[in-house]
Amino acid sequence: MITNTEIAKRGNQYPNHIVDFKQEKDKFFFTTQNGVILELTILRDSAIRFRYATEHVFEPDFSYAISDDVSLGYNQLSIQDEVPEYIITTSKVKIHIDKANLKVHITDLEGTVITQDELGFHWEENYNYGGNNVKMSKVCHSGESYYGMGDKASHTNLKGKRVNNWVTDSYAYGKDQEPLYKAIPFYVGLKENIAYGIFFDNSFSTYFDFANEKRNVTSFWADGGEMNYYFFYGPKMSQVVEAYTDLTGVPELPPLWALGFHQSKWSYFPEKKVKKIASTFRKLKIPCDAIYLDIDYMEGFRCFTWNNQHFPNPKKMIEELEEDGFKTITMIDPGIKIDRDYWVYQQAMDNGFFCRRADGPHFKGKVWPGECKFPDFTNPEVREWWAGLYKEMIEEMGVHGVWNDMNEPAVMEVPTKTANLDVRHDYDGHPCSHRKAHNIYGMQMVRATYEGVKKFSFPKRPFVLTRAAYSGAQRYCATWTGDNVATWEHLWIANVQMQRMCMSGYSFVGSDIGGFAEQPNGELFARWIQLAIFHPFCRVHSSGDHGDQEPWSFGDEITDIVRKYIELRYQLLPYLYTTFYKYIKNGMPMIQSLVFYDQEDQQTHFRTDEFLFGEHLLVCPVQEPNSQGRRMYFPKGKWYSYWTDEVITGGVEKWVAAPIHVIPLYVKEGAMVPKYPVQQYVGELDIKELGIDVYYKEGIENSTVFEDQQDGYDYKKGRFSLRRFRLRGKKKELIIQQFKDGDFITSYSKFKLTFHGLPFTIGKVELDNEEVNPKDIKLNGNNSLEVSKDFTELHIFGT
Ligand code: NBV
Repeated sequence: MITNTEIAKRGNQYPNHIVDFKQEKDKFFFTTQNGVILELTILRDSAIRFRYATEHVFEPDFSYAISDDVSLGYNQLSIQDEVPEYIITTSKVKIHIDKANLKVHITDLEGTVITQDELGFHWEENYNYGGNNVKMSKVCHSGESYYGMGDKASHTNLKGKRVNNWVTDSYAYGKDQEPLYKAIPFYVGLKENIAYGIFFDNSFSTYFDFANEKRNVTSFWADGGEMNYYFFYGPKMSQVVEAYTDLTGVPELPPLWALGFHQSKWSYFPEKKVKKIASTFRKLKIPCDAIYLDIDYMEGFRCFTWNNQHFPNPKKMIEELEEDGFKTITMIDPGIKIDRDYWVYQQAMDNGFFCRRADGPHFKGKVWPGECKFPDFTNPEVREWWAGLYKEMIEEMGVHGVWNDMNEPAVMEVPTKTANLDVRHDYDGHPCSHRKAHNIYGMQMVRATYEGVKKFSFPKRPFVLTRAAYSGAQRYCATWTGDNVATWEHLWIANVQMQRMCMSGYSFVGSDIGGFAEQPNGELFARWIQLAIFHPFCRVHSSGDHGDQEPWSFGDEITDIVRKYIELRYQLLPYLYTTFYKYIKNGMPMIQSLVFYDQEDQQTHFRTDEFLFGEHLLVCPVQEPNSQGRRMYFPKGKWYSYWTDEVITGGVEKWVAAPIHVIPLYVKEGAMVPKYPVQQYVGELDIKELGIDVYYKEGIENSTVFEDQQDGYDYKKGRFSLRRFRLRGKKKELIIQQFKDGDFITSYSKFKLTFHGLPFTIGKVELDNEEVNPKDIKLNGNNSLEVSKDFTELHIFGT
């Protein structure tokens, strides 16, 4: 028997030589003489799981992150028993396991090292809590870069940084501040043009050091649990992110209105104020789809209640707002007020649903309503009860969506800002302390919320928003980046956070436009809107303790700019929806950092500002006051200015003009960008014609348009419309072919094509191989034409 002091003195321990090996189908077990077992599972040829046990014992295999829909299966698998190592070969990689010390290195089939253990797996026994602090260190090669990791407010390339994943209420956080609201322990490494990914699926507090402490070492470790990580081989970044996203899941399609513009504030009340905001949008003709009620709609901050003084008839108000095209979103927090007369409290007490401390008493914490208790959302029974609480709110009151705030959980007036570490959790039948459950607590809350909102919104689709998240939370809800600040630096942070989240499998994300804390001036607000209309979730929100933050709060000039950009978002809705569809279909991030777009170009490895929005739009926000323009980098390809049609060939950094009403926005040549007419809200207009901006290219380019009923689940039964356009440009010809999938009949069969950069004068036009009269297609010189049928081929000849 060793004493605790001896344990503490032992420091790091390491596996020694392998004494046993066995294979069970897709699993390999390597056991060392000192009791370490490496369980290696081949999920796919390029996705491999590594788990390490000490003292010959694995923990029960359970994770909240992994999706039920993960695709498994490999093409090829063999193992060689050699001196001095075992070599496992799939059709994509070779995994070498050193017999002397269990160290691993992985190569591609050509033998190029992709990742290599430095010290490899090691651990330290945890004197205070039992179990181990588990650690992994890998060699960081020169020129290697690192991306991903969720919401970190740091340079997109994390080389040189150390980060911590411990979901935290981080009011008014700053650049490089750690930790923040999300725990997404996944990174993408890029080494000599080979991309790979590591997902450390451990819900304890985790740390990643990207060559910060030692120049040539990248390491990650956790305060408890198992060394349990997944390795994904690219070699392209898109393949890595797709594989991670496949493992941890994607959401269902949101209702289209959720992709519109949303307006929020802490708080809009009473009812009169809410209505006034809504009617001002309509009066000023600024499109908007949703309005948010923050905590003040409740009675004394009690969740699932209404303050009858401020909102005497919420059902009627919500109905009237809906008639005017507004969806109402309400906030729900995890803290339940300790109040013997409050039904939610009573139910939770009667059923034993609140979290308890180690010795039995309930865990209590102060939040908005005063002293609260917190449901244990890691208990499936509690989740079911919580989901049921939404019945009245959604089914009867007609609320359209819910945002879960403070679900880290945030606790006031305590230095840790959260629950005590000894708090107990069910963890779906694997009882544990808050050390293990903290990072997934908010995710399980929002999961229960999602189940409830979904059930009671049926046959419509749910909309749910969360602040806290762990890997996999993207399956349930959209998210925002918490309490940011109205500064230019935060505009920069918002831009990198969105790119990073998208790279981390979580695309449905946005920032509080204009900043939550403090007051933006009109210029900052306008620049933020220009950026945020290209973010998947687009909402203005502010703390409300300063001036107003509505689109019209900064004078007429700014109002006009803001309107123009929100209108652009509404025009681009079919493009945005298609981008969302591609995300859930293939795991393709909705926003791509330049390095993701072209990893071969080293210039992209350290770019932070430019990004691709969907497949074809290149955006570069202006992030400084008083700018008339900025320098931006153009990646490979040819890019049309959205504003002037000037064409720029990629591979250069250039100064581009960007006065206050302009954001640098470029379209990839060959793109066909679908557009709807401006609507004041989704569904206002029956779309009679699909606009398509056609950007000429000599060569071939494909574009897609996905549409359906904009809500409901019929799309899952094949009732969608997927148009695939293939553009082929020649010196004096342009051929556009259309291939259609799906049973949904769009409300239009007319297309208005607007041409950009046609290098010839249009002479003859053929539709499905028949020549047409220019009048019948309303040919307008070289600018546009209209086709009033669902064509399969449009052939344009130059004179
Ligand atoms: O509910 C009030 C706010 C909310 O407006 C904000 O969006 C959340 O991030 N909430 C935080 C609690 C208070 C923050 C100071």
